[in-house]
Amino acid sequence: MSSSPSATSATPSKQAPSKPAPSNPCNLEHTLVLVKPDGVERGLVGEVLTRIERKGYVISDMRLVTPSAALAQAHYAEHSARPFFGELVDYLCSGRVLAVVVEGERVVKGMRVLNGATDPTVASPGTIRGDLACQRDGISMYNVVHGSDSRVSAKREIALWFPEHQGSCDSGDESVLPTEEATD
Ligand code: IDP
Ligand code: MG
Repeated sequence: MSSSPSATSATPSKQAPSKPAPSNPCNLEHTLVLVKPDGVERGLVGEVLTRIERKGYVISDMRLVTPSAALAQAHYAEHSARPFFGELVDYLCSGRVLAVVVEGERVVKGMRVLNGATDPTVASPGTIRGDLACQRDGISMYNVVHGSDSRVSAKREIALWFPEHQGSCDSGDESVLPTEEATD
Protein backbone atom coordinates (compact mmCIF):
# COMPACT_ATOMS: atom_id res chain seq x y z
CA MET A 1 0.00 0.00 0.00
CA SER A 2 1.49 3.22 -1.09
CA SER A 3 1.43 6.15 1.17
CA SER A 4 -0.22 9.29 0.11
CA PRO A 5 2.17 11.86 -1.37
CA SER A 6 1.52 14.16 1.48
CA ALA A 7 2.61 11.52 3.95
CA THR A 8 5.81 10.52 2.18
CA SER A 9 7.14 13.68 0.57
CA ALA A 10 8.81 16.37 2.54
CA THR A 11 6.15 18.63 3.89
CA PRO A 12 6.57 22.06 2.35
CA SER A 13 7.07 24.77 4.86
CA LYS A 14 4.00 26.82 5.48
CA GLN A 15 6.21 29.88 5.84
CA ALA A 16 6.39 32.33 2.97
CA PRO A 17 9.71 32.43 1.12
CA SER A 18 12.16 34.37 3.18
CA LYS A 19 12.54 38.01 2.24
CA PRO A 20 15.37 40.29 3.21
CA ALA A 21 14.69 41.83 6.56
CA PRO A 22 13.24 45.30 6.12
CA SER A 23 15.78 47.96 6.79
CA ASN A 24 15.45 49.74 10.06
CA PRO A 25 14.85 53.42 9.34
CA CYS A 26 16.62 54.24 12.59
CA ASN A 27 19.85 53.08 10.94
CA LEU A 28 19.47 55.35 7.90
CA GLU A 29 21.95 58.15 8.29
CA HIS A 30 23.64 60.94 6.39
CA THR A 31 27.25 61.90 6.76
CA LEU A 32 29.54 64.56 5.36
CA VAL A 33 32.50 63.48 3.29
CA LEU A 34 35.07 65.97 2.03
CA VAL A 35 37.57 65.24 -0.69
CA LYS A 36 40.22 67.61 0.62
CA PRO A 37 42.38 69.87 -1.58
CA ASP A 38 45.13 67.25 -1.99
CA GLY A 39 42.54 64.75 -3.23
CA VAL A 40 40.98 67.17 -5.71
CA GLU A 41 44.38 68.39 -6.88
CA ARG A 42 45.57 64.81 -7.44
CA GLY A 43 42.49 63.90 -9.47
CA LEU A 44 41.12 61.46 -6.90
CA VAL A 45 37.51 62.67 -6.87
CA GLY A 46 36.29 59.92 -9.18
CA GLU A 47 38.16 57.25 -7.23
CA VAL A 48 36.68 58.36 -3.91
CA LEU A 49 33.13 58.63 -5.26
CA THR A 50 33.47 55.22 -6.91
CA ARG A 51 34.51 53.64 -3.63
CA ILE A 52 31.56 55.24 -1.84
CA GLU A 53 29.10 54.01 -4.46
CA ARG A 54 30.62 50.54 -4.75
CA LYS A 55 30.22 50.17 -1.00
CA GLY A 56 26.49 50.68 -1.57
CA TYR A 57 26.05 54.20 -0.27
CA VAL A 58 24.13 56.91 -2.06
CA ILE A 59 25.53 60.29 -3.05
CA SER A 60 22.73 62.60 -1.91
CA ASP A 61 24.32 65.91 -2.81
CA MET A 62 27.71 67.37 -3.59
CA ARG A 63 29.39 70.63 -4.44
CA LEU A 64 32.87 71.91 -5.24
CA VAL A 65 33.90 74.68 -2.85
CA THR A 66 37.01 76.73 -2.18
CA PRO A 67 36.45 77.12 1.55
CA SER A 68 36.85 80.44 3.31
CA ALA A 69 38.95 80.49 6.48
CA ALA A 70 35.72 81.00 8.43
CA LEU A 71 34.20 77.84 6.98
CA ALA A 72 37.35 75.80 7.63
CA GLN A 73 37.61 77.11 11.18
CA ALA A 74 33.98 76.30 11.85
CA HIS A 75 34.33 72.85 10.33
CA TYR A 76 37.35 72.02 12.50
CA ALA A 77 36.19 73.99 15.57
CA GLU A 78 36.75 70.98 17.84
CA HIS A 79 40.47 71.23 17.07
CA SER A 80 40.80 74.97 17.65
CA ALA A 81 43.04 74.52 20.69
CA ARG A 82 45.37 72.05 18.98
CA PRO A 83 48.84 73.25 17.93
CA PHE A 84 48.20 72.20 14.32
CA PHE A 85 44.92 74.12 13.99
CA GLY A 86 46.33 76.97 11.87
CA GLU A 87 48.09 74.52 9.57
CA LEU A 88 44.91 72.45 9.31
CA VAL A 89 42.79 75.45 8.33
CA ASP A 90 45.41 76.51 5.76
CA TYR A 91 45.36 72.97 4.36
CA LEU A 92 41.59 72.93 3.93
CA CYS A 93 41.63 76.40 2.34
CA SER A 94 44.53 75.63 0.01
CA GLY A 95 42.35 74.62 -2.93
CA ARG A 96 39.04 73.23 -4.00
CA VAL A 97 37.19 70.76 -1.78
CA LEU A 98 34.44 68.42 -2.91
CA ALA A 99 31.78 68.33 -0.20
CA VAL A 100 29.51 65.30 -0.39
CA VAL A 101 26.44 64.25 1.57
CA VAL A 102 26.41 60.47 1.70
CA GLU A 103 23.37 58.43 2.69
CA GLY A 104 23.15 54.88 3.92
CA GLU A 105 22.51 52.59 6.82
CA ARG A 106 25.06 53.24 9.57
CA VAL A 107 26.94 55.34 7.03
CA VAL A 108 28.64 57.56 9.63
CA LYS A 109 30.59 54.61 11.00
CA GLY A 110 30.88 52.97 7.59
CA MET A 111 32.52 55.99 5.99
CA ARG A 112 35.02 56.24 8.82
CA VAL A 113 36.02 52.65 8.15
CA LEU A 114 36.15 53.28 4.40
CA ASN A 115 38.35 56.36 4.94
CA GLY A 116 40.79 54.60 7.25
CA ALA A 117 43.00 55.91 10.03
CA THR A 118 43.83 59.61 10.25
CA ASP A 119 47.55 59.11 9.55
CA PRO A 120 47.67 57.70 6.01
CA THR A 121 51.07 56.14 6.58
CA VAL A 122 49.52 53.65 8.97
CA ALA A 123 46.01 53.50 7.51
CA SER A 124 45.14 49.98 6.44
CA PRO A 125 45.50 48.97 2.81
CA GLY A 126 42.03 48.81 1.27
CA THR A 127 40.99 52.08 2.86
CA ILE A 128 40.95 55.36 0.94
CA ARG A 129 43.74 56.85 3.04
CA GLY A 130 45.69 53.62 3.18
CA ASP A 131 45.61 53.17 -0.58
CA LEU A 132 45.80 56.75 -1.81
CA ALA A 133 47.92 58.77 0.61
CA CYS A 134 51.22 58.77 2.46
CA GLN A 135 53.47 61.23 4.21
CA ARG A 136 54.80 63.71 1.68
CA ASP A 137 57.22 66.62 2.10
CA GLY A 138 57.36 65.87 5.81
CA ILE A 139 53.63 66.35 6.15
CA SER A 140 51.80 63.31 7.40
CA MET A 141 48.28 64.63 7.54
CA TYR A 142 47.42 65.30 3.93
CA ASN A 143 44.98 62.47 4.02
CA VAL A 144 42.64 63.05 1.06
CA VAL A 145 39.30 62.74 2.83
CA HIS A 146 37.21 63.78 5.80
CA GLY A 147 34.29 61.87 7.29
CA SER A 148 32.05 63.00 10.13
CA ASP A 149 32.83 61.22 13.38
CA SER A 150 29.27 60.94 14.77
CA ARG A 151 25.66 61.56 13.85
CA VAL A 152 25.73 64.81 15.80
CA SER A 153 28.87 65.97 13.97
CA ALA A 154 27.37 64.92 10.64
CA LYS A 155 24.30 67.04 11.21
CA ARG A 156 26.39 70.06 12.20
CA GLU A 157 28.84 69.66 9.32
CA ILE A 158 26.17 69.10 6.65
CA ALA A 159 24.48 72.32 7.79
CA LEU A 160 27.81 74.15 7.44
CA TRP A 161 28.60 72.98 3.92
CA PHE A 162 24.99 72.76 2.71
CA PRO A 163 23.17 75.54 4.56
CA GLU A 164 20.07 74.95 2.47
CA HIS A 165 19.73 71.54 4.11
CA GLN A 166 19.44 73.05 7.58
CA GLY A 167 16.36 71.71 9.28
CA SER A 168 15.66 69.26 6.48
CA CYS A 169 18.51 66.81 6.99
CA ASP A 170 18.81 64.95 10.22
CA SER A 171 21.71 62.56 9.90
CA GLY A 172 19.86 59.85 11.72
CA ASP A 173 16.18 59.79 11.04
CA GLU A 174 13.79 59.15 8.22
CA SER A 175 13.96 62.70 6.92
CA VAL A 176 14.86 63.04 3.30
CA LEU A 177 17.39 65.35 1.78
CA PRO A 178 16.17 67.68 -0.89
CA THR A 179 16.33 66.06 -4.27
CA GLU A 180 19.09 67.07 -6.62
CA GLU A 181 16.58 69.02 -8.66
CA ALA A 182 15.49 70.95 -5.60
CA THR A 183 19.01 72.06 -4.77
CA ASP A 184 21.61 73.70 -6.89
P1 IDP B 1 39.97 62.49 11.30
O1 IDP B 1 40.07 63.30 10.04
O2 IDP B 1 40.45 61.08 11.07
O3 IDP B 1 38.63 62.57 11.96
P2 IDP B 1 40.95 64.26 13.39
O4 IDP B 1 41.71 63.84 14.61
O5 IDP B 1 39.55 64.75 13.55
O6 IDP B 1 41.05 63.08 12.32
O7 IDP B 1 41.83 65.40 12.73
C1 IDP B 1 41.27 66.22 11.72
C2 IDP B 1 42.32 66.44 10.65
O8 IDP B 1 43.38 67.19 11.22
C3 IDP B 1 42.97 65.15 10.13
O9 IDP B 1 42.22 64.54 9.11
C4 IDP B 1 44.27 65.66 9.65
O10 IDP B 1 44.17 66.24 8.34
C5 IDP B 1 44.61 66.77 10.64
N1 IDP B 1 45.47 66.33 11.75
C6 IDP B 1 45.16 65.47 12.74
N2 IDP B 1 46.17 65.31 13.59
C7 IDP B 1 47.16 66.13 13.13
C8 IDP B 1 48.49 66.41 13.60
O11 IDP B 1 48.96 65.89 14.61
N3 IDP B 1 49.21 67.30 12.86
C9 IDP B 1 48.70 67.90 11.73
N4 IDP B 1 47.47 67.65 11.26
C10 IDP B 1 46.70 66.78 11.95
MG1 MG C 1 37.69 64.19 12.87
